[in-house]
Amino acid sequence: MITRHVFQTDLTLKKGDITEESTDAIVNAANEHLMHGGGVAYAIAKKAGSILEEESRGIGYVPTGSAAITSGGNLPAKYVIHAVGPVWRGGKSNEPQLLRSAIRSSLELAKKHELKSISFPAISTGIFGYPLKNAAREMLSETLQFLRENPGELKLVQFVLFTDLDFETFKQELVQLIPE
Ligand code: AR6
Repeated sequence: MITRHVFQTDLTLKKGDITEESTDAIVNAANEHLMHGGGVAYAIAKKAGSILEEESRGIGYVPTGSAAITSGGNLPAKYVIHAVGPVWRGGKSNEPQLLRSAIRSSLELAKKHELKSISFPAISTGIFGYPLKNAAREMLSETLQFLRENPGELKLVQFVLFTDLDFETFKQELVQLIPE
């Protein structure tokens, strides 16, 4: 685990399973139709139970680069924020802007609902194929920008990484962005 205290918020990276996190919200790496069929989305939907599926159906469509909120059902987290990151198409289809926008939309939703803590997975880096290192840099720097513009709004923003490689890659990028 590694933490940087920035703009009155703890920005933490840890290795783990995001479905076990008890932050106010966990973020889901969703698709535009909120069909939670694979990856971390499946794990979240399964553990949350039918309320998450029902609320997702009620929301319907969420465009790439934005996010929507449902309750967390049986999860320790009260809410699930469904962020739709881009499918990687080689890097010339606005992927960085769309990924940053998915992060920004999630943080704005947390702020709007007066949440104090939020956990993100490594959005777009699994089934959607976004190169890990680039994705880590975009997600962390967009988070920092949000925290700079909204000091003290959130107490904790954490990235919960599933594999050693994911954790180490995020760590390298964080240390580059905020050396100490
Ligand atoms: N906790 C934390 N991270 C996890 C967990 C977990 N329990 N399980 C997997 N990961 P992915 P995407 C990591 O593929 O690329 C779904 O079908 C995983 O190792 O879940 O945004 C959706 O419905 C990887 O690092 O999301 C969409 O259709 C990261 O979560 C599509 O996949 C994201 O991988 C979204 O693809």
